Amino acid sequence: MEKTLILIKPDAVKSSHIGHILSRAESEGFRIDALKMIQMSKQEAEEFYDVHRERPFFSSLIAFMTSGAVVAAVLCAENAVQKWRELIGATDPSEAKEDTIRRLYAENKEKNAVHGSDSNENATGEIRFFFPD
Ligand code: 3AN
Repeated sequence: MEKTLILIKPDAVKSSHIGHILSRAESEGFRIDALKMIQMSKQEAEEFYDVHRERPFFSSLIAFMTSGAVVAAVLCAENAVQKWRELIGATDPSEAKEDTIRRLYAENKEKNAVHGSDSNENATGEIRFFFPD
C-alpha cells in the first residue's frame, strides 16, 4: 500500500465540496489515514510551494492558498500517488478529463480545487510537512 498527501484547497472548501471530494476518494478505493482542516500561514504556504518560488504566479498562488482554510489528508491505496493524480486530472480544469475532480469542481488553473503529491518521494515529505507526528 502506498500513501499520498492531498489538499482540498480554499476554493473547494468555500464552495462546499469537502464532502463530495472525500466521498469520491473513498468510493474510488482510497482509505483516509489522516485528516485535518487548517489555515495555512504565508510562511507555511511559501515553504510548501518552494519549488514554484521563481514562477510568475507564485505570489498569487500564496495569496490564494492562505485565503481560507484547506483540508489536508493522507490517502492510502495501491499506487496511491498516480491513482490520485489521475483522479484529479490536469492542472488546468479546462484540460482535465471528464468526471475528474478538477473538471467537476475547479475554477481555473490556480483555483484548482485539489492538490496531490507528484511522486512517492514528495509524498513522504508532504505527509511529514502536514502531519509531523
Ligand atoms: P499540479 O498541482 O497539477 O501538480 P503544479 O505543481 O504545476 O500543478 O502547480 C502547483 C499549483 O500552482 C497548482 N495546483 C496551481 O494551483 C498553481 N499553478 C500552476 N500553474 C499555474 C499557472 N500557470 N497559473 C496560476 N497558477 C498555477
